[in-house]
Amino acid sequence: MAKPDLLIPAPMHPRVAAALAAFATVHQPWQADDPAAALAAVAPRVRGLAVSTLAGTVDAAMLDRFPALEIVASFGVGYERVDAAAAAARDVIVTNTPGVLDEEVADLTLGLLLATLRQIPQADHHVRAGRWPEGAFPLSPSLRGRRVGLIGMGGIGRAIARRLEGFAVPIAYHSRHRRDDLAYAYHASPIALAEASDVLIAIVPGGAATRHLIDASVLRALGPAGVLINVARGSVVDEAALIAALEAGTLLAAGLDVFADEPHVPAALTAHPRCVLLPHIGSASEVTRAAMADRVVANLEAWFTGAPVPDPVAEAAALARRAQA
Ligand code: 8YV
Repeated sequence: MAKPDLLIPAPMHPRVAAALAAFATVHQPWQADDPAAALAAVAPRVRGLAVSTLAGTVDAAMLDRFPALEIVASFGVGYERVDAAAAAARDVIVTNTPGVLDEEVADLTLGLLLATLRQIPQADHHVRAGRWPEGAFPLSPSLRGRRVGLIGMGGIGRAIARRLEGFAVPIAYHSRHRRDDLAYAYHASPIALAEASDVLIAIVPGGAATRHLIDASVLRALGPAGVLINVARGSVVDEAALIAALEAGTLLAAGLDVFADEPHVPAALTAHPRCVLLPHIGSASEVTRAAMADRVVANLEAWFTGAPVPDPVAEAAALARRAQA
């Protein structure tokens, strides 16, 4: 059988193209002298896309450029930039890479939490700038005595909560549904959770349903001693309200791995002494990104060999079942 033509429309982990080449013809038009022409030439034959969560959208118009398309394999667990409903309407299956990054993102979240509270980057800067001989680093806030609330309780949320158990702090959460298998306190709204928390950790999917879930009223409920950690998506937090709260002192500190307009970070945040800012590195270790790349390949390979696709997203579940029937 002829090898399927697969398209990687923007740069992604090199492991993906290398492994796909074993069973497919891989096109990477961004490497060509004239990327637009290279893309146009191959578009009618493309049966699968491998896309990076953060490198552009796959909307209805994009899907329509590929009349032979069968599958979109998205690199990452969040796939809000892929219009999975529009894909399903065109009989195109969408997959993501859940599970393989949960523990890594949870590790990073605990690191960011401790860095924000104990001001680890600021203390490092104090030493490097030669300021230690001038005087001791100021005393920092602490995780001790704080109640931690998680907004979101999927795979990564659970991995964060498991780690927090070892830190001997009360844990509560808000998600769309109460999880009967979890003993943590459940709150029916973000505001109720914020009122009952001293630290709020955002770990919900992005997209329209969670846009500005953490707004000015939630930040107010968190209070002037409150700390916000966002490892979800920048869109989940009203960034202007966050900046206003930090500047007014109605919120103590923030640890942010994600931003509204990545890779651009507002100067009000980079200038703020009680923010710890990371360039969206939740899953960005060598080992975990390799595992995510392998997952992208596994989904495409399964599809084109007629095996069950391991990671269809919710919108694609019916299509995946039908393909196996
Ligand atoms: C990556 C992520 O930054 O999985 C996600 O949803 O946000 C991250 O793991 C992203 O996948 C890079 O494409």
